Amino acid sequence: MSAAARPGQAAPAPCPRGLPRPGRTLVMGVVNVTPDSFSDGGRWFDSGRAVAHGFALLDEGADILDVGGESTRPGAARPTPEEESRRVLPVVRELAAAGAAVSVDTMRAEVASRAVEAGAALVNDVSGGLADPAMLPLMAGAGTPYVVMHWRGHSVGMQANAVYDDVVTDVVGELRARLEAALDAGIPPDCLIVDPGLGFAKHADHNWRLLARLPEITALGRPVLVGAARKSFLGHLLTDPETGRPRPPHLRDAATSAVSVLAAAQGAWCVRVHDVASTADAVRVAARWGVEADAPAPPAPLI
Ligand code: PMM
Repeated sequence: MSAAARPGQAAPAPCPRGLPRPGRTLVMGVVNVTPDSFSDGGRWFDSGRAVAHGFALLDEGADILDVGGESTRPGAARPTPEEESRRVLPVVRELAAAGAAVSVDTMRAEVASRAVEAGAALVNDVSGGLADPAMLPLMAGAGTPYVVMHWRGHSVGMQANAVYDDVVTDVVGELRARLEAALDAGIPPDCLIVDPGLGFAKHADHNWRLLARLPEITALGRPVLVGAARKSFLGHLLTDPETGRPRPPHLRDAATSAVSVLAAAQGAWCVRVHDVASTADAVRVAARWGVEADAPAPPAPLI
């Protein structure tokens, strides 16, 4: 069945190796070990607090924990590779040792390699292999699932690249090219995951259009990760009519879980969120809805 065939029905996504398979859309909880992320900047910068936060997200129902040491908010300065490794490695190591499925959010092959050695089960590269030429060859040998996100350049000046003829057609075409590069480098097809990269060289209208036409991305035939959580397009949608101010990031979680349920219904493999509890419920509702949509019709009433 196609991903868009029926409202509430998630298409069965092919599953990347070594990751949980609960039979519903997965929930990836964000652990930003950064001083400056837009959504939770600095809260988990200390590695002990980051690990404790990871355990709290597991208790709330996270299937995967995404540990990142570089903020990708527009205009953010990059840490050195040493500093990025110093931030993420102890957190990855401790969470993986406790049995969590850990993802490392990095564009650097060196950091990815050390994180995989430390136990990471997934590499989440927001540049889709464009930021570091060593990344695709590394992933070809690693045997670890790899997220190819749509990306058009580093955070500084990124929004100047938000120019598209048709954003969905363009993003799908560019993702297809990155998948081909990954396959050419020798990465096994069942290790590849795609992500439309909401907010990365995209304005609000671009993000909404990509979400509304998610089945065109699932049609690439790879599991799709969606990262809408707390992003500014949600803040703009929920602008306070009195003050004209966008809703601040920490008050965007209900809108995020609405996106999660709709993305799940359209076949998303996984949603990446900060508030795990609300999205963990949302994806369970979407999964049950899909089961009922497939069940035989109840008997007709006797009148
Ligand atoms: N967004 C952010 C960071 N990493 N990774 C993927 N695969 N997809 C995303 O949309 C994504 C990401 C930025 O958000 P954050 O600062 O809240 O982590």
